[in-house]
Amino acid sequence: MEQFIKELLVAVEEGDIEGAVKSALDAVEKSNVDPLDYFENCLAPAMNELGDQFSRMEIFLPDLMVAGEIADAIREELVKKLDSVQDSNKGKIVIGTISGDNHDIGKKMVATMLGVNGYEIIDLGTDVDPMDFINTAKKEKADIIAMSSLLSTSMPFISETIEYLVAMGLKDSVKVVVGGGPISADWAQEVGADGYGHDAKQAVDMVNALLS
Ligand code: B12
Repeated sequence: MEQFIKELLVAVEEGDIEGAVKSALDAVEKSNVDPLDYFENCLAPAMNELGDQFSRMEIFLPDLMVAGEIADAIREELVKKLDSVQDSNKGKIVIGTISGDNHDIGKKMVATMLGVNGYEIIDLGTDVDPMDFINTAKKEKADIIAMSSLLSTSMPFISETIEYLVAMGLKDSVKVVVGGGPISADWAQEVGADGYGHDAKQAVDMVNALLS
């Protein structure tokens, strides 16, 4: 996997979207890397490395934007290689990135994995207001609200959403699951979320367990 991480980082540095997608497809088609394995053990660590470089001011915002475009292009191609389960009626999930936060690479990966694992997904996108999550879940009779946060400044809006659900008497009718870089399992429990997932695979296992 080291080689693919290296190729991905070089492609980001050169802004080479095509090269990055080709490298990812080679990993899956020629080296038999499972697409999920590629997401979790190549794409995610490469993004973490870029985040660290950004913190050290070795790269800047435009570089992260290129990284975002590349990650999205790879996700779109690799999704086509994932096996879907036949049963596509396991439950309805309203997902989005919470208020003030535009990060969506990980959220889309989670949505994609839940989708191919048989859940109906309503993706509200990014910068989603707490009441939009709640109103959509109510209208669609969703089983789960799934919220993503990558910024410590956007996390409080997740707890706000849960507080609103409690105040509106809806907390027992919809489960809340959360994830994203700054969130921990302890924090999730503290604010009253029903589930936390560290990555897309854990997200699927956790949702399966919650709804079984
Ligand atoms: C790419 C990126 C961007 C891109 C985003 C493009 C996009 N379309 O998403 C752009 C350039 C837009 C960007 C902007 C900013 N960013 Co930025 N960004 C990143 C970077 C490098 C990668 C994020 C990523 O995609 N990771 C890969 C995916 C696969 O991982 P993931 O998102 O964590 O998701 C996985 C899990 O967390 C989990 N998961 C995620 N969501 C959910 C939801 C549920 C329900 C569950 C169960 C699980 C789950 O499963 C996913 C799959 O495994 C991170 C660094 C990092 N270490 O994360 C910084 C980072 C998140 N950004 C950061 C910052 C500061 C910013 C800016 C404020 C910079 C600025 N000065 O403007 C802006 C904020 C803009 C905004 N309002 O949102 C900081 C945040 C620090 C903090 N803790 O608050 C980080 C950590 C970089 C750093 N080290 O400083 N960024």
